[in-house]
Amino acid sequence: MPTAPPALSADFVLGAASARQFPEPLGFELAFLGRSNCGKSSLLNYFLGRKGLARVSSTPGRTREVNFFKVILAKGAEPFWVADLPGYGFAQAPKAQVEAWGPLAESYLAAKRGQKAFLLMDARRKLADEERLLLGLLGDLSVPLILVLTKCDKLTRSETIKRRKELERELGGRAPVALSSALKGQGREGLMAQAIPSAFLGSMGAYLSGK
Ligand SMILES: Nc1nc2c(ncn2[C@@H]2O[C@H](COP(=O)(O)OP(=O)(O)OP(=O)(O)O)[C@@H](O)[C@H]2O)c(=O)[nH]1
Ligand SMILES: [Mg+2]
Repeated sequence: MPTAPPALSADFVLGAASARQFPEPLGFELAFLGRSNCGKSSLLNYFLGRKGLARVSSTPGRTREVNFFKVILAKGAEPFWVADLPGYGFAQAPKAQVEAWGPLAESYLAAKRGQKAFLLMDARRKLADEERLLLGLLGDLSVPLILVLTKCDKLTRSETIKRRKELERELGGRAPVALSSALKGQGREGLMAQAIPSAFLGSMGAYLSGK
């Protein structure tokens, strides 16, 4: 499969600390969720082919916000939002920040914005309470999701396949499990084809089908 070109445009628009600040929905929205340090910013940048884009979200003061990026993937594609949610489970974070995470994430996921979620997890970790909680919440709110294993370069090919099988069994068909490595450049095209509706792919659809 040929390597897909970078997104035609991808711009940071705003960081929202509460639901009142969420921008007008665009019909489709891709939400990046996951534990702090699981590789959200790296995957987001790799996914959009934009090095350094998600660094905007890691500047101090923005970490508690939902960061919205407006994306046009390719010619002929409709714009959509990519939302980068704050990471959870950070041991060093101030208590107030930890307590703010739940309500903000929940109000974001409950807002009917046409979201699809990438729930990211380091391929070397097991499902923890936080992921189970999120899986329950996404299910209750009928937000479709893909569980994306990150940093697959840290495991051998057969180990990642084994991890995927174990997780699929554990999830009992509640979500597909995808493999990725931002470092090695693995998983982008598959995730795009799986997650993005065709109106938002535009001419990117042609690359994905190998034309
Ligand atoms: N080996 C490997 N390391 C990765 C990969 N993706 C990210 N990392 C590393 O993991 C660390 C965290 O990556 P980030 O992308 O900043 O993770 P994050 O989830 O955005 O972290 P927070 O913003 O703190 O929530 C960095 O040291 C990255 O270099 C990957 O695919 N492979
Ligand atoms: Mg980050």
